[in-house]
Amino acid sequence: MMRRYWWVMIALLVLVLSGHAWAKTSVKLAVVTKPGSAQNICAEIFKELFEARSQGRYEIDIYHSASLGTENEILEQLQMNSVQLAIVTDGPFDVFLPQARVICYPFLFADDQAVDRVLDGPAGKELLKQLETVGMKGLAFSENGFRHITNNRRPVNSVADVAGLKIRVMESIFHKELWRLLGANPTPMPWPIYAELQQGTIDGQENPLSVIWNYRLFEVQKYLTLTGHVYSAHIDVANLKWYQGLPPADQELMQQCMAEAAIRQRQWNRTNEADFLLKLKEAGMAVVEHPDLASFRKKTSGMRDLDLFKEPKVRDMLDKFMRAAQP
Ligand code: EAX
Repeated sequence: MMRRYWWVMIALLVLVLSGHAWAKTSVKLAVVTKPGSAQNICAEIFKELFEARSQGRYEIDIYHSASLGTENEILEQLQMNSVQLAIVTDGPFDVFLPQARVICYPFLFADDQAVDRVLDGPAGKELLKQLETVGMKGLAFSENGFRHITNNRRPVNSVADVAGLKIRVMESIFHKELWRLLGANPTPMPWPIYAELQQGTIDGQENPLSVIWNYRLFEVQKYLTLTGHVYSAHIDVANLKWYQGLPPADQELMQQCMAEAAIRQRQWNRTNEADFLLKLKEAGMAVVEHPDLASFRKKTSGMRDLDLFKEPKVRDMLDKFMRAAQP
């Protein structure tokens, strides 16, 4: 009798000690892009850091390559908590939170230092905080990078060359308006867009160099112009209620790991940019490196007075970003 009792005790002890293994929390992290892309780099670094530092109590499952749908659909799923974490390009956020569009304000950031100063400073932090009003916890900003235009019709030397081009834009109110101002014929479409470029449904698109390289857009686009017309962040988010339900120490850890992943990913992007450009040239793209940017600035200079920046909370955030971006 006694002997049997001890066996039961030992069995229970083993179960308790191994408890962390079977109580592992699975977390879905969604990105629209494929392995090797900017969003995925951040997702993978985060997964590695967070799984290691939480001592195996969590498993981060990365859903990539549009397996959960478009970026807008990913954000809807995040709000419903059918995914818990997402790394999504800033563009589509403005459908959910209009003040998110200020990140993409044309020619806002002079360089990477200005980006870091604004996004990691009080203005960026306030924007992350405001995501809570739409059920999202803003953890960090990783980056897509400065966006440049490509097309198949003609070299773009000044804004006049953009006139009438059918340009794919992100599914964002702001980006459609921007390209309308620049004189193009903007067509919102979810990512990816290789087939549409190949078939000629659209003449061109705009994205950072890493994207043009990783998605082999050089195969279906002849001309690249280094416009850097907007900076594009990713906003790295969690479902707010789910996040708040985690033990406080784990919330803190998640925040830290995502911030660290974002910093390392920005570094990755910046270190590789020159190389992406070189590869795109070698692949045969005709590159305009020094376009007439003044002509682009002129067309977009009055953008802050448009309706999409009129709402007080949007205007206020834009002012904060503009002030913080000053050298
Ligand atoms: O990162 O839709 C877009 O143009 C994004 O930049 C895309 O997710 C690639």
